[in-house]
Amino acid sequence: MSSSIIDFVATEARFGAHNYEPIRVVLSRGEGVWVWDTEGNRYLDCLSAYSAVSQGHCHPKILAAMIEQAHRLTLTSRAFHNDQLALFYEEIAALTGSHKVLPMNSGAEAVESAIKSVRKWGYEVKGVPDGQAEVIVCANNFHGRTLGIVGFSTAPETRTHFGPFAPGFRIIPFGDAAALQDAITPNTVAFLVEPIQGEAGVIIPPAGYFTEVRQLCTANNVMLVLDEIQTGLGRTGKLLAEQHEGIEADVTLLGKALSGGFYPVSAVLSNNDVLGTLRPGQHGSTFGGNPLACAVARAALRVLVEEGMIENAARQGARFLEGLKGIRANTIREVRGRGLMLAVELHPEAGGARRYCEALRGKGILAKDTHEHTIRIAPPLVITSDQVDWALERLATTLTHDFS
Ligand code: IF1
Repeated sequence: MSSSIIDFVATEARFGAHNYEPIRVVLSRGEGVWVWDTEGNRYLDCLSAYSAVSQGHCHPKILAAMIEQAHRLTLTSRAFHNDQLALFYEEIAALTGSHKVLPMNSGAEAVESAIKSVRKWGYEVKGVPDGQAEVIVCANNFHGRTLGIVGFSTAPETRTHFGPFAPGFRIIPFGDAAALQDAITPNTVAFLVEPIQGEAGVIIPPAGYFTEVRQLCTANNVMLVLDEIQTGLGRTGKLLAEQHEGIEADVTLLGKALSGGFYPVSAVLSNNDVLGTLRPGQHGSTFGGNPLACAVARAALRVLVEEGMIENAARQGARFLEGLKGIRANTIREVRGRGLMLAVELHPEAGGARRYCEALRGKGILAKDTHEHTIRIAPPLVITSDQVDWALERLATTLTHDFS
């Protein structure tokens, strides 16, 4: 059977919903920071499946755990106990300092589960009148694609013509603690926020913002829910991005790298009684907490710590950022990032980030444009200094290229 790139792309276009516009490359293999296309060309993956493949593609120890568990037991449902869930709970709780864990599958499910839980906490613990709970969120947020979540998005393409939406959300600017103070009412149950806004283009809030946010939430008995689905598990150079400001969320959301990219695994973590309000029958998921997911997540967490990936993310992230800042190209408007969550924002006159991502592909680097003028760079956390330098050389020549 013929299997040229044209066939794959055309067949996807013919049968698939057109809800993505992929870079024209058909990948068939991955190992560490590298991926290969169907023609055997090698690329440095600077997207890491939107930060899910932080441990590197096909990490051998996660793979071994997955295969071993798949031979034994994959799914029991939560109608019965399995011999992996308790171990997953113990290990993730010890690592993150959490008290309670709710296992789910996708990131969006973790977000939805957290919203349900903080609402319930609001009614049953805080004493908010039934049906009046408010959750505060930020403009330009990205928390997923479900109806509940897109209802409080401010991006037109994610919400237009998907309504009607659920009420109960208030939107404030990101990075503005005074706006949070003004938005809190007696019915506010939670503030849901990303430590660094990813989809918005790697937007880092002003220093001290989360310290103030933490104080406001504590003072007003509002649950601070940090969506660390993208920033968590070492991506920013710390296990959790909250550690950069020395704060602790009441509820932490993890996903993506929780499985090292092998399998969808997400979790809601809480360090108080938020998850304690859920009683049998009130929430659940067929696949949530299944033994295969738990075994994969346990291995994904283990290699992250044992192989020093978090420290490496801090070290290589600093090197990458320094290198990007050193590129003298009149296309570059700003370079920003923390750890290996980086972005290069181009001047509008550069004609859009997409053409630079296409050019980078031609030079053996896969990166993704976002918001028209920004190139996001987020390689696996196992990247080496030599590989960072290799990427920087190619970025420098690509960004100085004149496409006009
Ligand atoms: C897509 C962005 C990344 C997330 C945060 C929850 C979720 C995500 C902070 C939902 C998901 C993804 C999904 C992906 C694009 C992507 C993304 F460009 F939109 F912003 F990573 F940078 N919270 N982010 O970033 O997790 O349900 O997808 O498992 O194509 O939608 P999910």
